[in-house]
Amino acid sequence: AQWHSVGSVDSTVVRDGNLVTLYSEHDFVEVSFLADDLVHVRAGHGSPLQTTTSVAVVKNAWPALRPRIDDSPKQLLVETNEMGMVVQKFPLRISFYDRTGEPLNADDAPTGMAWNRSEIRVWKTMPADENYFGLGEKAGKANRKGSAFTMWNSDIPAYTADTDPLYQSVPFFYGIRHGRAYGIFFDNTFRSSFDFGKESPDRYSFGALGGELNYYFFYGPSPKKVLSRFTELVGRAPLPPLWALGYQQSRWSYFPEQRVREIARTFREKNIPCDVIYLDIDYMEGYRIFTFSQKNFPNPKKMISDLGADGFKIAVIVDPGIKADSTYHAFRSGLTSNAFLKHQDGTLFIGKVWPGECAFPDFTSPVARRWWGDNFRVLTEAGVRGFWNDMNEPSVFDAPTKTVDLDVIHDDGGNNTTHAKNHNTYGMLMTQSTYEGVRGLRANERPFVLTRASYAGGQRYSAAWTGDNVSSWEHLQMAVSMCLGVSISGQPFVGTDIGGFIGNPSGELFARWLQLGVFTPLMRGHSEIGSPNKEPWMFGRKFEKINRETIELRYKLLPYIYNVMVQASRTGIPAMRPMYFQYPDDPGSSSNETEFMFGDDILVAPVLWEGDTTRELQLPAGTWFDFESGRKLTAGRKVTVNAPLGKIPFYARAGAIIPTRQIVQYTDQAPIDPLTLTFFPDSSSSTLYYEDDGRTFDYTRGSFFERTIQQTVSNKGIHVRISNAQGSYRPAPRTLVARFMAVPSMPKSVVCTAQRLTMMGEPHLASSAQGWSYNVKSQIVTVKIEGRPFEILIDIVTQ
Ligand code: MIG
Repeated sequence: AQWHSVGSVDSTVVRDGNLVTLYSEHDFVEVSFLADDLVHVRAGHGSPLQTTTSVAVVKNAWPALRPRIDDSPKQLLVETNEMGMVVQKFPLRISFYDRTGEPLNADDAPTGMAWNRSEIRVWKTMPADENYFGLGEKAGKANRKGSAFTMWNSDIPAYTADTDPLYQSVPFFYGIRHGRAYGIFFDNTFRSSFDFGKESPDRYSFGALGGELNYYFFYGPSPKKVLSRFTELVGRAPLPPLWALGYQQSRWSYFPEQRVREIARTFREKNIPCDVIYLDIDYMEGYRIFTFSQKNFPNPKKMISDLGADGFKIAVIVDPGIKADSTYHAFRSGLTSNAFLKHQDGTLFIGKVWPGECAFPDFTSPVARRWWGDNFRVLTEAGVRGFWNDMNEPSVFDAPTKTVDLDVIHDDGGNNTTHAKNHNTYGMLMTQSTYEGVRGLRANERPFVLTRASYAGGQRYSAAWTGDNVSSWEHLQMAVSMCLGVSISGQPFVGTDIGGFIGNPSGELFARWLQLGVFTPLMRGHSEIGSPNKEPWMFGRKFEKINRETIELRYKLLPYIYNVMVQASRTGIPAMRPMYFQYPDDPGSSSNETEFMFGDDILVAPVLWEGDTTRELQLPAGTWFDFESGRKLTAGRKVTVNAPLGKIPFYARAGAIIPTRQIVQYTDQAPIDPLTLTFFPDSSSSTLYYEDDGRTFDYTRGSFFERTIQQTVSNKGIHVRISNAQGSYRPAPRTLVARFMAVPSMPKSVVCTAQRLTMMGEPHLASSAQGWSYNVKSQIVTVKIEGRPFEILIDIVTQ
């Protein structure tokens, strides 16, 4: 292997006061600022071509920016209000600075950017005190320092902490040093690799087997700012349908129809809430996608509508492989539509998967995507609501590469490129085709798509789960870091197979895993064919009760969880956040891999070890409260709490205002009533409360309900202002319960006023508190108000 560093700069061309191209004898490097904190770097051989369309990037037009450019013989300096970049010319090396001139990141002096035939790579200096996070779905330690990783979507059942690569490729990572973060997104879809000091202790590198050295540099300093900008570039997750945040039950496979009905009935008989039941591959006729088995599901429409009357939504699996069977409608129409992947000689690529020999759709072709999407009519007309995309790495049995041959041709926007280039985006493009197809067929309904394989930006189309895990305590621990890694890489809607896909969990392991599931946005139990059944009631009476209460807690918290997902869809900041992500300045947070934040307000410390009935917490600075009792945790960075089997250790931060609802058996069983707001004291804090119909896109046209809730606490008492509602959606009239935790003494008075703004904008007194109470023992004040969409003021006078 012979690496050639990019040559020294011969000439520089500046266009539009921002896009700078530097030429060496054989290479070019192009740099431009898209925003004050975002630089795009492209490098290649020859002359710069039009950038080929990126599957990930959705924002291509950025507001014009005029950075200060100083082009001198030795170096190019470009500066914005937030950062600077120096391109040293002899030899060409790039480095980034913050506005005070502190170095952020630099090409490694001896090599920098380099080529080796079609391979490309950049080496960067690695400060001893810098740590690395991100890269999406990786099984090992959250801090990627000291390890190397590959991006190549792979189907690896029963993976371990050392397995790499896995199902998804998100070539985006953070460098964090002294709490200050930058991000790098290497938008290259070929097999790529990242080495954070494994090769050498003082430099790190990333590169790929082909394509351009095309990356984006994001400057924080906060990790949140980096992620928010990254998701502005590659897109954010749309709002999920509310029911997809309920409990979901899957197994390989529930069939025939009677068995599906029995599972549904058991949930209702046992009063264990559940919204979704999955049909795995056995619902089909000989594994032919877009069919139902005549024997096992003779009347799917009837079954789905009966179950629908009881609150269940049905999700079905779809694999990409289309059985090569000339009597099968999807194979025939796929041929007619020229939808399948072909070898260079024009013959079909055929690979074996569940149905036997299969053709594979070319999801890079818009025609194939439309063909695929239209095929969902069979499923949507039967009433199917969820679409589970599996095997889309794509996984191929018996093939030496376990996937499509690397020289198979993809349309790729008419460029006819190889599978080597399109492998890592195959799964994501399948989810795009699925999402768009289903959205077209069920016009105003939010689609729910779940995928195993994806690429950067995949959150635009689907939720993701972490594939074929194992029923072990180690896998429960991995579930935390994997979901966090996926979350900070842009995908907020993530979860694991609760209980483990492969194997036989103890009641204790299942119960602890389900508890973690309350705080993973996707809460889905799933298990392998042949493994023991793992429904929440399968572990004996004691655990059935614990598991019911766990799922009930999920339903109670749904208004909060929904609001956290709203925040994710608006800002890109995910539900699950590592401690270093939320509290970058907190010492020790970067090595805390077992606690996380769920939204702004809740710290989760799941029990992840067999036999443990206590939990040691490592708390960031500030005051923390037990969520249920409102008791203040004793101050100190390390606290040990009781965590018996039924207890999920999770805590509210000071100032948290957390909306909850009454327990229901499924999300749309009854409207929220009462809506409870629980206030944890802090001198001042505020939150947004959002609600909509939970199902359609009407919210994009103003049909939502949104209030700002502010709380101030002083030695005189507590003052709350709930703003007049924004948006045109109105929940049915209901009771609002405001609970104030940790109120040390009986209030002297509680006054509540609700003001209706008239058409003229003049306030009128419209109602007053229906009543309030104080519980001396628990120190909780409860105020009940008949909720109305106008401004509400609550004054609790304690002195
Ligand atoms: O070759 O559809 O990860 O969740 O149950 C196995 C059967 C195919 C792999 C998925 C798993 C699913 C299973 N699938």
